Amino acid sequence: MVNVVVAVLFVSGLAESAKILNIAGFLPMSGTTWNGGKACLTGIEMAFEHIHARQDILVGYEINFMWDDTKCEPGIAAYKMFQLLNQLPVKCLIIGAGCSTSSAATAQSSHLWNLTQISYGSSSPLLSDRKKYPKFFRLAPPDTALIPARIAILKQYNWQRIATIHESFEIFSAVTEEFLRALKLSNITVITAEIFKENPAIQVENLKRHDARIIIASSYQLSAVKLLCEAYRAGLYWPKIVWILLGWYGENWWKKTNNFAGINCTQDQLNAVVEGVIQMGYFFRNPKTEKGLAGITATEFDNLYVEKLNDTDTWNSYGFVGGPCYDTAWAVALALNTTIQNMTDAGYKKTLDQFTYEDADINDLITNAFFSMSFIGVRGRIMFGANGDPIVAIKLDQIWRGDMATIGLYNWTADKLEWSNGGLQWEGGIVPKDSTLVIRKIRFLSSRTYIMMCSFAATGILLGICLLLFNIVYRNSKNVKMSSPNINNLLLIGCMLTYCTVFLQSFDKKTVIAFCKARTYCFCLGFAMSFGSLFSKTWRVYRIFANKTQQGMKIKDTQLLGLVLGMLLVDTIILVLQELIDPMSIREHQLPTELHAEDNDVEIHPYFLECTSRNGFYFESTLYIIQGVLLAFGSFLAWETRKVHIDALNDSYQIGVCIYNVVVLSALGVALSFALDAQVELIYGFISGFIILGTTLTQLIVFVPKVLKTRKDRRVVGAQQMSSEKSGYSMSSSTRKPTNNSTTRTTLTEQARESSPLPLLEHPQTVQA
Ligand code: ABU
Repeated sequence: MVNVVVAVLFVSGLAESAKILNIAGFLPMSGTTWNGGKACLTGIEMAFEHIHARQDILVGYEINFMWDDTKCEPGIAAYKMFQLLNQLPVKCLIIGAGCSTSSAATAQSSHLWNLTQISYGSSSPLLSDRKKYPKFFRLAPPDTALIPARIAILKQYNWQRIATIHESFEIFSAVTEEFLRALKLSNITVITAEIFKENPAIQVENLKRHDARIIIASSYQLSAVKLLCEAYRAGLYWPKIVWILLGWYGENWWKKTNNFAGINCTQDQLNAVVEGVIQMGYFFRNPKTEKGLAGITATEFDNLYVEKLNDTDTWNSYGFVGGPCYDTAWAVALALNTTIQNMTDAGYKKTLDQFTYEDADINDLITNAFFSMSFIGVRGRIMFGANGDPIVAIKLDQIWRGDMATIGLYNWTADKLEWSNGGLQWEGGIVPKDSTLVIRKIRFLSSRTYIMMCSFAATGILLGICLLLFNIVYRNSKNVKMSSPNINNLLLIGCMLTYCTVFLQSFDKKTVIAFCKARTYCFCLGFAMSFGSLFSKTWRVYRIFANKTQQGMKIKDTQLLGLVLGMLLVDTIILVLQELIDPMSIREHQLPTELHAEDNDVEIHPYFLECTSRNGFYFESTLYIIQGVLLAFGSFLAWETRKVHIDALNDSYQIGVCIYNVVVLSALGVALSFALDAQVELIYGFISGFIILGTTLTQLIVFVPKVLKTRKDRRVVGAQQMSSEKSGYSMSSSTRKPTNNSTTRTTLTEQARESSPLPLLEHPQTVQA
């Protein structure tokens, strides 16, 4: 059965002849979405008491207010309306509903009963649609009325990047849609527009991820508490973050009451997160100290209202709605009073208390009375525009040091904000920024590391030049001659090319590609020449060693040269193919973000430039694989020939050591270049270090024994010459006996070599391990 409370017989001792005007009412007395019903009912009851006490309005009439609870649910609201209207007495007007969804569900059919409906609180912009809701009025302006004020504040503080978040109700999405359109027209960027239903945690995280600083939120007040509780957890609050909320919340809406079930923030946390919050809405109380139609000021109303309500929690949460509800009841009385007058003037036979649902003409009179009224209420001047919406001033409130204060209003005519009470407060007077200022900084190698490595590389090159000179000057000395000086020269040139890669670092964006290419070519060719030389020489020893049973094994320097050139050719082909098919381009490699030392609103985003190509991986892998196979094969050859001592190949042992050395350092270098991803300084340092170390060791291991031996030989020859001069006998170096007594096995070979311009290579070898 219908849960109708025939509410108030407002005046005790009513005159028997008083005509009853029945009014239906819909209030959200319960439910979790918006239950300001109790606060509103108190205001309506107060108004009807005051009206009935007056002798100048609704004289001879009495209002019977019949209300029911909608629970802020549209289905329930529609059901309750059908129940109320199907029961006697006939109602001549509807007050309500509170929630927009309930107002929409009732107002789209209440006009079919020829009933005018007035809401005290519904603020959905959809309710302005006169075709759908032709007899609907309201005291709450649609939240779209806030849009010009929102844009004005964004422009005033030059906030160009903002985020929105709204609860998933049509009332909020309709406003947000229109707001987003207005932002676009104003060239303000919306970095993200979030929607939440029950738990806004994910959406708050998204806001944080987008670096949202100015956040405009639309939700019911309990959801606003949930939202800010999540914002507290995410650290998304004052002083860097500005939250702009709707203004139709209770005066102390964030203060914990029993309604806060499910909100896991302490009061202190909520106090912290609401600090600085801006709210935009309309005035619930007249800012001017003037007596309204009811003969009381807003402050006098509040005193009476608080006493009648007698409920601190309800006052904190929904006390603001008492004034608009009081004004709504007065507007209803005024409209009915005007209609009674107009019916009398028009010569109606029946009076307003005899209204039936067929009386469209009387309903038109009631509707017109709303359009024509203008009076001062608790909220200030009350009047309605063509679509039944009130014409109101928009105000700005701010929560500062725990209290909410009105700090400005929006001037519609001038389209600007007018500040009062010192205007908006900012922590330390610093206006929050709309985004973190990102400074992108290109990072190059430090000149200290570069100069240090280049000095080592230059020393290595100098060493290479000295050894090259030594090799040329002493090319005919037995010691040098026996080590294939041509191949060794190639080895030294390869080493010098490899050293050069250390110098090839760009310190200017424009030259990055050129240096990248030069470095790659230099390294590949240098490596191919130096390692190729080592490899070919070891290969020769291996071949001779492996062919110990064969006679007539001949391996010439030109063959070794061919092998090195072959390696060079393979590398060159790969590099040229890459250049033709998939040339390198610059890529910015982002480094970890750094905070500015002085301003934590500034973030430094360092990056360095690297060369890349779409299919670079394949080319690099091919090069790595080829070099890797050669290194592995070289190690194998060096290992296989480790016990071979051939004077004719007098540096075979050192070459083997060099190969191991190159293998180890190359493997370390490659591994480190992957491990130290993006650490420019370390990568350069380590790779250059390995290049310098590997190349220098190769040069030293191969050439120091030759230099020492040559020096020693020269001393011996000098001593012999001196003694010959004394004894009158001279022996030429070409007829000198070998000094190495342990190499009797190769004496023949040596002799053969000594008589040949191409030592060893043109002669058959028989080698015993
Ligand atoms: N103006 C607040 C009442 C809630 C609503 O419109 O649904």
